[in-house]
Formats: sequence, C-alpha cells, structure tokens
Amino acid sequence: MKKLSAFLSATALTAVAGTAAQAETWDMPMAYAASNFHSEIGAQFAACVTDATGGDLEIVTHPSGSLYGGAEIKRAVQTGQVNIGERLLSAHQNENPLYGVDSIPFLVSSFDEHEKLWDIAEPYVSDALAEDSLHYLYSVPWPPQGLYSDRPIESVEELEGIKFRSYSTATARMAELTGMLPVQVEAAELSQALATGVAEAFISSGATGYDRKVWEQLSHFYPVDAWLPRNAVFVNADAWADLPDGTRTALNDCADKAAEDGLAASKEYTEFTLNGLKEGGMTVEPASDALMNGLKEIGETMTAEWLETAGEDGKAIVEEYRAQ
Ligand code: PCA
Repeated sequence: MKKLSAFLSATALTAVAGTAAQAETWDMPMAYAASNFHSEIGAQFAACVTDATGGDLEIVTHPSGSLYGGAEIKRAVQTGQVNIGERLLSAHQNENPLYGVDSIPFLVSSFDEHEKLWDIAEPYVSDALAEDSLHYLYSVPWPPQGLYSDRPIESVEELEGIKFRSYSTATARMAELTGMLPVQVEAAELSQALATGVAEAFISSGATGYDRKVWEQLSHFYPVDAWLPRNAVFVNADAWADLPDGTRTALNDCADKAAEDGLAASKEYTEFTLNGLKEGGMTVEPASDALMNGLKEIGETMTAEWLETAGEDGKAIVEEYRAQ
C-alpha cells in the first residue's frame, strides 16, 4: 500500500512537472477601457488561443493600461518584459513614419476607404514591426475621428489657443498647425485631463468620447471623419520564434478571427456611441464648411509632410491607393 501511494504521488508529481514545463502564460497589456470593443475583442482572442492550444499557451489580458500604460506597451513587448501587447501604432510615428499611415488626414474617411488603404499598407507595417523585433498578429480600426470641444467651433481660426489633448504624432501636428496647445494624454487619463482643464478639445472617435463620458465636460462633437487609426496586436519576435508550430497556427487563426470580428464591432460601435454622446447631452452635428475647408487645408500640408518623411514605401502605398 505504501509502495502504491509512493508510486502514485511520484506519477502525480511527474504529471504536474510535465504540465509546468509545457504550459505558458502570457500577460497582454492593453491601453483602453475593459468595456471598449478593442479590449473585448482582445479578451476573446486570448480565450481563443487558450482554448485552441488546450491551455498550453494561456493569454491573460490587462485592459485600461493597468499593467503598462499605452505609451509603454510597445517597448515592453520589444524588450520582452511581456511577450504580447496591443498598441495604437500611430502614437509611434516618430519612430517610423509607416506607423502613421492610418493617420494621414482626409486620405480616407470611411471604413470602406480605410480598409482599401490598409490592405495595401498592412505588409509594410508588418515589416516595420519586424524591424522593431515584433511579430505582427492583427489590428482593428477605430471608428472615424471627429473633433470634440467645450464650445461651438465654426472655423479653424477659433481653435487658436485652445488646450488640446493629442494621442499621436498626427493629432499633435494638427494642433500645432491650427495654433492649439497640444498635450499628449492617454485615453485612460482623458476624463481627468478634461475635468482639471488640462485639455478643452481633442480629436478621436465617438467610441472614446462615449467610453470616457466626455459629455460631463464637453458640449460639441463634429464628426469630420479625418482618419481611422488602428490598434495592433504584436508578439516579441524571440518569443514568437520559440513557439511550437501548432501554437503559432492557433495564434494566427485566432488573430484572423479577431481582425474580422474587431472590424464588425468597430462599425457597430460607431452609431451606438454617436447616439450615446447625444443622449449624454452633446451637440453632434456636421462641421461648417469653413471649419471643414480649414481642416482639409491643414490635411494637405500634413499629407505632403508624411509623404516626404515616409520615402519610397510611403509614396508607393499612397499611389497604389489613389490609383484604385
Ligand atoms: N480612440 C483612441 C485613439 C483613436 C480613438 O478613436 C484615443 O482617443 O486614444
């Protein structure tokens, strides 16, 4: 009897040790609210991978910037502090202009136009990430970007001197060109920035205004549809190289599903959140011709600047898109 129980516990130990050697847990930092569709799709992706690998690779998402703030996520994955993460790539346009291909003002204004551009640009962005030791898995667009403010705005001249929350290179540049005063603030800190007067206006989707209940501080939203930026999910290149083939296939399959579901969720969330802003008491109305024309003029300057910095690859993407 003694012998048998000794044998059993030895077997049990081996089984536990065997599992411990195989199974891995990856923490996945995400910057946006848990209730936001990007975070929900990320959580579904994580569950999909855990399921498909029979628990060999468990992915645990950490939304709301709770593990790493948005600004730190890309570096954390590059340096292997975590193996996987989600980040708004256009916040890193200063590292590589290609990361801002989704934020060229008024080049695309709808989901359909944006998807055409992204089909062309995606392989370039994937290569850019590979140069940063990151393996690209999938990305999901935010809804079209509009202008939020704490007062009615009739023209770009009226923007001058306003304190503006930026989230990317393009938003900061747009603020500079309109004479606003940009301050970089992650969405997780947006409500506080508005409540304390650090920011009085910003450009974003109806989704982020809704998530952050900005009707508590702001009065107007103009859906100018300036661009549709994307959140991308990527893996540390060494961690990717170490994975067994089956696990990689599971990650790729779950990533394909997340990209498709994410696009559908983003489209669905657009109207829902614009209605939510109205219900919150905000004026949601088209921008005046004067404001629109002023913003488009600035957009042309920014398009020229982007093409200049993005070199041959940038030109190839925009030319192929315009030729369609
Ligand atoms: N929401 C994010 C980026 C784009 C968007 O729609 C934000 O405001 O941080």
